[in-house]
Amino acid sequence: MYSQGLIGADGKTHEDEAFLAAFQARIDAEQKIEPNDPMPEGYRKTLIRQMSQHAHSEIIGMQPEGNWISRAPTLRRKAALLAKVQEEGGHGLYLYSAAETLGVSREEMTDQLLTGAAKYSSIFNYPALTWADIGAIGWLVDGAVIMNQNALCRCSYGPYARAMIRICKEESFHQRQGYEILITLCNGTEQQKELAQDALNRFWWPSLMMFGPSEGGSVHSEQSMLWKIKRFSNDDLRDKFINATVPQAEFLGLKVPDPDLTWNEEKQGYDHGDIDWDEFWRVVKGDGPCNRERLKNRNRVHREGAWVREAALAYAQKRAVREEAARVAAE
Ligand code: BYC
Repeated sequence: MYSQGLIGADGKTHEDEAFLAAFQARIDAEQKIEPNDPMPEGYRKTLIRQMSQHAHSEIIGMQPEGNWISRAPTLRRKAALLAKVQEEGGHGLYLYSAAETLGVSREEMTDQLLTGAAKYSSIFNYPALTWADIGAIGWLVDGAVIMNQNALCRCSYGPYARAMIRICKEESFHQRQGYEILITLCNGTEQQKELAQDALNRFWWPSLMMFGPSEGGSVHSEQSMLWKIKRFSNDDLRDKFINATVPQAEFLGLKVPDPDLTWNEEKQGYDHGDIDWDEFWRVVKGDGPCNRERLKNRNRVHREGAWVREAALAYAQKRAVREEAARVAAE
């Protein structure tokens, strides 16, 4: 835990109109809010919710791809995938650390994930069935992630915004490695191209769902945009993603699985078909194709890693005793 004494976290802060107006004025003036700054309790809670969900997504997101490391078709592909999955783990760790600056502990967040109380991105509850899926995850999932997270680099909360800068650089590499897998497959045999098309068919709609519910269903957007935690609505980011991605599918010679996708000259963007929000909420609420498996795996590796945590703790305690002894001897 890196900070103490947060105003608002103690439940004693009087959030009167003058306090809230002064806070909003700082946000409107594009000043970054830092861990020990006064902040409304709602702002702090919103950030803890979003940042911990984000961290959990990175950690759970290692599973569908991690499963393919041993089956990557070449050494080069294996090295790139291994690096990518390790980086996702690293993103999770920066984000847990950034969330800790708001007064929540890593243990608390981990517990919420392991018990199924916390959300993580719906996309990671879909299986990676073929090698082409690894291409599609890089291209579409990381592509969606970049669209969402570039905006988060300008989030009003300093530690989150700064963590996102490095994360976005790494996500760009992830997106390229996925797209390059698909370029190779699409320039290969008929069967390889079919694998690529099948991956696009299965990952297109779940990728659009990653941006979250549309206007009516997005309960947090209005306040989060006022606080400049979010800079764009879920629908705006989804539209930007579609506009950027459709030409990339055309370049690959693949067909986006949406018969209603049409270019709208007036808005200079695509109109798309209806998203299946029933499916989205089913997956978010725990009933997607892999929800149970993902949580079961996460709990298992947490149990198996207990000895590492115990060893690290014992080492830290031993070092603290030694340092204290050296300090006393030096006095
Ligand atoms: N999945 O009011 P809304 C990665 C929930 S992974 C599940 O619009 P908000 C990677 C939402 O939480 C990076 N739940 O919410 C790793 C809320 O429920 P609660 C993932 C979703 O927060 C490995 C409710 O629906 N990225 O990088 O304003 C390999 C109402 O929604 C989803 C992030 O986490 C969903 N898709 O906006 C590859 C980015 N969508 O909390 C890649 C940070 C919505 O009230 N997060 N919900 O119970 C955000 O930008 C925002 O939290 C969201 C949602 C845009 C996702």
